[in-house]
Amino acid sequence: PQTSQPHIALFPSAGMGHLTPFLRLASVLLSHDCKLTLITASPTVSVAESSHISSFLCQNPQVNHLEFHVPPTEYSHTISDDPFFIQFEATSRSSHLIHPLLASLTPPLSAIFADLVVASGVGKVTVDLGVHNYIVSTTSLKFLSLMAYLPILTTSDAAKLADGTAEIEIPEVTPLPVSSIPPPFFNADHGFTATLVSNVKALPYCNGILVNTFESFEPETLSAIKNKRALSNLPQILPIGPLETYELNINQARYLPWLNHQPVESVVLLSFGSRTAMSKDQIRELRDGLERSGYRFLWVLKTKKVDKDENEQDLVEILGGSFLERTKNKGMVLKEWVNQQDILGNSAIGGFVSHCGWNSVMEAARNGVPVLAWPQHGDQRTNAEVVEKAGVGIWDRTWGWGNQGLVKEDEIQRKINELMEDGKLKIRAKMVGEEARKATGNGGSSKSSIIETIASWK
Ligand code: BUP
Repeated sequence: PQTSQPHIALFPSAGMGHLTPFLRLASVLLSHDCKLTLITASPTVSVAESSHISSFLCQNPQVNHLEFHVPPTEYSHTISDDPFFIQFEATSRSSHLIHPLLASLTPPLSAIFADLVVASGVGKVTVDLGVHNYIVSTTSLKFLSLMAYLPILTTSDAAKLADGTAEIEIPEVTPLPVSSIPPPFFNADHGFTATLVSNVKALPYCNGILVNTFESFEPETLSAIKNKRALSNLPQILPIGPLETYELNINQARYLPWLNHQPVESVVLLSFGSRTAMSKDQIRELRDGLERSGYRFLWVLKTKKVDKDENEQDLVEILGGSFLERTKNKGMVLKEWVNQQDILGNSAIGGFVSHCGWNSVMEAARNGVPVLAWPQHGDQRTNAEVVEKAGVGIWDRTWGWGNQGLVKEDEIQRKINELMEDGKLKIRAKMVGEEARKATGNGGSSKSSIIETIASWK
């Protein structure tokens, strides 16, 4: 069902890490004169998500908004204690119920761009409605490959390798250290693993997978899949990143005037994404390592998993008044939502200590900022492997998952100094930034992927 203006429904899943690339893609599609329907699961898990959705809709009133009411699960507590996982599972399980909402849309849809966790339910609906069906991958191509391999991994003896030392060979894609694979992936009965397995089985039937990455960032994995040497049942992979940021209305960016007065590449940015709250002990080790490194800093501090506790008072309790006093001209600790993409684009930033959520990786790449990867959970260790291979960052593999032991202040100091002082890394990161800009510029591979995808429906 084609009209001259393509109509695309976007269906992200829970968490800022998933919503962000969808809103960025939506903004790109608007610039290509597409009509959009944004489907959001309701209720959202975090206030950050609902406020970003509202402000995006306010800025783009032409976008049609559909709220998809996710039926509550009685047994959700048995799946996980992570509210984002519970929402993934609930949205995944009920996603086929989107059918009547989509069938009634006018003009009829040309395509649906959906998150991986709803691939199975949405896949069935799109067959019924006769519309194109694309999955938007919100993680690295390397981690997507690992997920695509899960139906085999979870039924093979590979699960027995989960002793932390061996490597897993996904044919042609990679040898990947077992220590970089999320432990739940070795348990087929784990709620999140089971959700992923049922959805990746739907991937071969969709029209393509749009991935927020770019050709020169993950060339080996891309070429192995494209040339069908690996995961030959996957549909076409369309690298479309790094997705550009859209205008965000963030008031009171009190850190910007300070940042604007700092010397070029003198400040280290520290942030661990929207879903990680480090333990108080780890926060104190980080505080001491950071201070001993001697570098200026912007530290985005989260003390709870969902949203932020913006209460400034307990900064003193967590970090100690003397630290805050000693460093008051040297850095800022921020508890509010910041515009991370903008900060990374500021010339004062010389390095980024990051958990390696994939959006953060793409933002660092886009801005050519060197990364010290400190992965915490999920896809982040696999992403850190990619960061190192692509030349934009460094990491210490001996630092475990976020819930495993403490990384001590002297190790943190050593790595921050390395991040800020490695001249070769700086040059390589800048080259990655150049490549990223080429990919998204006119004639670039990522921009062309988007244009060609839209054109293919006409
Ligand atoms: Br916190 C924070 N400001 O204060 P990731 C995050 N962000 O702009 P995550 C801000 O949220 P998953 C803040 O720039 C990135 O675009 C940040 O996504 C932005 O990590 C996004 O980096 C966070 O993918 O999600 O939140 O851990 O685990 O799903 O990758």
